[in-house]
Amino acid sequence: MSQFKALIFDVDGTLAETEAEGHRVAFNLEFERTGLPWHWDDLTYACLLDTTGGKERIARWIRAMDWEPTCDVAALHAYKNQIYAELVRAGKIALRPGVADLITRARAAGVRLAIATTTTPANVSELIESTMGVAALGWFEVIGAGDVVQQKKPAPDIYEWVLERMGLSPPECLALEDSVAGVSAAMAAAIPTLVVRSHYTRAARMPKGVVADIDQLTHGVFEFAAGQAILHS
Ligand code: XBP
Ligand code: MG
Repeated sequence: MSQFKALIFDVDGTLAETEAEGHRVAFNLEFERTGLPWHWDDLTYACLLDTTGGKERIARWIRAMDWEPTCDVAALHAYKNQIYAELVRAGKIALRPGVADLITRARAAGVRLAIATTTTPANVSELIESTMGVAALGWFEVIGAGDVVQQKKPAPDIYEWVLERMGLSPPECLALEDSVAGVSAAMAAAIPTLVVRSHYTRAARMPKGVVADIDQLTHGVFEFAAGQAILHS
């Protein structure tokens, strides 16, 4: 049994299947809109996901294709995120099973909540507001996202950034992550980590030493006491 004062959530793949249902769809719509002859099918996207960050992912693709880098990666990425926001606002992406209940119970017990993600900050706000309501952004006392740190996951930077702002030490927190890069980032920051596998990471070889490795955050994973999330693993 382990106890934690704070839960730090990854976003993409962990709170919702945003990679499969949102980002990949938005990248492809943007490629079509711009007239680029690219399409990231499910398998291609699964391989590309080990490059975290949408801008970095596009740049890697351009390098891998040995393509003349004539397109403006930043502009492409910005439009892709507009399309992503439209998908989210249209209600195309739901929270994963158990997430809403877990957050509700954690809040009721006074467990502190934060976010550590690679995605662009606006994507986090869009997802949280559309799935949990406008007030829900305030439930997360620190939101670490995107380019606020120099190195994205699997570097520990975003987790260290969040820890510093929460004034907590790593063992007081539990990171919830779905991907190898995310788990590596949290563990490199010495934070105990729970794996919640997602569409693209069902069969991924995760780093050794995670607290637990599950497929869904459905009821029964956590118990809560005053200010503590208790995990039976
Ligand atoms: C998320 C990412 C992001 C998203 C797309 O990783 O790597 O790049 O795929 O969002 P994690 P952006 O779940 O580990 O945080 O296009 O805004 O980068
Ligand atoms: Mg993730």
